[in-house]
Amino acid sequence: MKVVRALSLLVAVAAVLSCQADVPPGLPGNGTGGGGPGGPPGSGSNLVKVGDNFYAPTSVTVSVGDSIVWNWVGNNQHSVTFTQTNGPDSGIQGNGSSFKIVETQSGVYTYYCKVHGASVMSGTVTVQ
Ligand SMILES: [Cu+2]
Repeated sequence: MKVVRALSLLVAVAAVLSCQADVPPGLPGNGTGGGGPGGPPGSGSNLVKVGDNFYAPTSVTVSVGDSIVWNWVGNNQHSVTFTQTNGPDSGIQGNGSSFKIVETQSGVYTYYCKVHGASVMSGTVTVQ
């Protein structure tokens, strides 16, 4: 019966510990009360640079619902063209442009630059 006693003691200790954050009404707060801080917003947006002639980073991993934004930073024109049927296509754009998509389906997607070809400029988006 020693074991059972030890267990019930543990339960009692756990119960006391779990109540420590509670402050009875009328007493000053103990610093642990109150709602936790709102968590940081989801990673949300992922940035990819479109340079001459590269994407940086070349692969990104995001969650469903996340957005990805490509920013054109090079001097030459490029596109972000997905290889999947009816996939997103930024069209050919130049410095200062940006292109944003929101990922709605998990999968692995590849894209390339229509100007320079997949062997020169290609990237991957993994949606989890
Ligand atoms: Cu290009």
